[in-house]
Amino acid sequence: MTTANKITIIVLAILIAIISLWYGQNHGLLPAAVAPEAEAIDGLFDFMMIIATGLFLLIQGLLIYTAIRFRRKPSDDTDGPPIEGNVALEIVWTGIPTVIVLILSIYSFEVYSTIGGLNPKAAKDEGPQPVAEETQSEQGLMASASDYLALGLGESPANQAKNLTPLSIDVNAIQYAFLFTYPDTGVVASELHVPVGQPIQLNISAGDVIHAFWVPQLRLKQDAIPGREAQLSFTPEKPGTYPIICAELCGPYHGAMKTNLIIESQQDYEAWLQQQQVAQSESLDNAVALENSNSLLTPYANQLGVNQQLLDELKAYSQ
Ligand SMILES: [Cu+2]
Repeated sequence: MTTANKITIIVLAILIAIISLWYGQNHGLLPAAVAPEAEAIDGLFDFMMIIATGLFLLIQGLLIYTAIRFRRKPSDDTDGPPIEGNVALEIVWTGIPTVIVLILSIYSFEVYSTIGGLNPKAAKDEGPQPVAEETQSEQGLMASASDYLALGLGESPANQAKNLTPLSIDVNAIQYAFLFTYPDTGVVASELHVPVGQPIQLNISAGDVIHAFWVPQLRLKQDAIPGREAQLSFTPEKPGTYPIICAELCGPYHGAMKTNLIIESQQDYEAWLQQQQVAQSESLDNAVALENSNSLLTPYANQLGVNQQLLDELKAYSQ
């Protein structure tokens, strides 16, 4: 190999490296990432994109170069030289992919563990508890099996270390909607509201067929399977409204099974929650909440001229 050729190869290698590093981090293929978990996943995606871009340029470049450089000359009808086997080359092209796959495995396992993939809890067994001693070992086996079968993502080790209590929200997927229940308040909503910075734990279940809970901006997707509870944990970081999409063909109206994730300030979240509680309360007094100084709607009720006397009259009228 001449010095000129060596220099050309080195320059090309540097060029491919620069292009790969740049494109891998500027591909613009993904929507905004709105949680640290999403950023961790993007780090892995970008890393794979850098490697893929490098390989693409190398392989396509070689292909195009060889097709042009070694094409048949017009007056040449002879065959090419009979080249057979090259141990060094074969070791290189087996070794490089092996190393890449190993690095990617370790990196993706690391990301999976960072976002809580090793921590999902299996749904609690609410069936009758056997008491006989001889069934204990069997029970132990069943417990470990149900731990093993836990689906989704649990609390992230970082949040666990900070001792942050996640806000638990039940997600029930049915044909063709997601229902969100806030167990602390009993509020049931068709949209998922979460306060910014608060670790969230979703307990996902399905009421009829298999659905899938997907939020592209969280980079999270989890099947909702009848009879099995799955979890997803994340910490919303960027306020805004993002789509929640059913990602499993679940029937003729599957395409319409969409709603929103609303990440908002703690204040807005509390106001929303209170509004839902008022709207869902059955008593007229609570619904208008004239006395409750904490109520959000009190000023509006006053503005409309709604007072206790009017309420009493309405109540008497409706009885
Ligand atoms: Cu669905």
